[in-house]
Amino acid sequence: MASTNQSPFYQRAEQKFHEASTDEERIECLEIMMKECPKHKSSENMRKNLTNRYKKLKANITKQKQSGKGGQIGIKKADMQCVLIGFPNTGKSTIFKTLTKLNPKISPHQFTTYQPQLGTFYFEDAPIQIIDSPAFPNHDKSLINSTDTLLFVIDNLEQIKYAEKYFHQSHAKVILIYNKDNLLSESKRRKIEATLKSKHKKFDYIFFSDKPTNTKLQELTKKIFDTFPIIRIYTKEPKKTASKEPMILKTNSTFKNAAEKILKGVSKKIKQARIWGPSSKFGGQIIGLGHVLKDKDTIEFQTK
Ligand SMILES: Nc1nc2c(ncn2[C@@H]2O[C@H](COP(=O)(O)OP(=O)(O)OP(=O)(O)O)[C@@H](O)[C@H]2O)c(=O)[nH]1
Ligand SMILES: [Mg+2]
Repeated sequence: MASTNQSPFYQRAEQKFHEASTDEERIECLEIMMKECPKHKSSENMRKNLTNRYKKLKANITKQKQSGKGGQIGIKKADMQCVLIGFPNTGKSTIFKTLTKLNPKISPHQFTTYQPQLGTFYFEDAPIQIIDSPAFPNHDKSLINSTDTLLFVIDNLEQIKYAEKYFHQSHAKVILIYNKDNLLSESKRRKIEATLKSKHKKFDYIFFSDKPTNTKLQELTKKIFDTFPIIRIYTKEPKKTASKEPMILKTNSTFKNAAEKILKGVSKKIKQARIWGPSSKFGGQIIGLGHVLKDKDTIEFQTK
């Protein structure tokens, strides 16, 4: 399929399509390609071709589901990822359900979760990947060692000292979630808080339950979001509105980094780039490749 003269967004999706390892990812890419594909007569064949591929993939997925294959997919790490860890029954899957609105198995029995479950939730407009991991000692070690942030769920202070051996090798940031706080009296809660502040100072903590208020939920998602050293960058094409979902880049990334993330090699072909937002002196300022971006900037560029 010829992709010359396609928008950088189309090209990026096409590149991702070829790198994809699952049909679900391929479908996501095709959706972007179909949206970005020009609507004029000369690209009619191309649009047909895309629609056919799309239909085939959808049919494939339905078949896989019916035959029971392809259930648990390999986890591809997203830009922001966190993993729920803790002893059995502490309420990890319940938190996973609250955040993702998915329906994991929840029960008063131990080790209900026996394999990692993948989900996504949003902080404002930025997607964060979350994984519900089987309880200690059946946790997924490589996941704990490779993730950005651990959500360490406890319902008893004693669990802290027994659990640390399971994740002390990880370089991830840790948020301690004291769960089931609806079972605590006000004085017990105050006592626990005092212990957390004196004996376990290194952990950022939050009290939580299966019926959090909106404020509480917001507090948790913000805490998680703040552990990631990233910025959100919106992209736009000339005369169009900016993308709704931001691109995620490391803090202190340059305009060149952003362009290269959209499409490898594209930074060599930039004719002109403009910026709006916190790092601009004024809206629409013309910038060079070395311009350092800030959270919530919007970039626009034209290629040669
Ligand atoms: N009272 C109370 N019960 C809760 C709360 N959160 C979870 N539970 C209950 O605790 C039990 C265990 O919850 P799960 O979410 O399955 O716990 P888990 O940590 O995923 O358990 P495993 O998968 O076995 O490791 C269930 O019966 C839940 O209904 C809470 O905030 N308060
Ligand atoms: Mg569970």
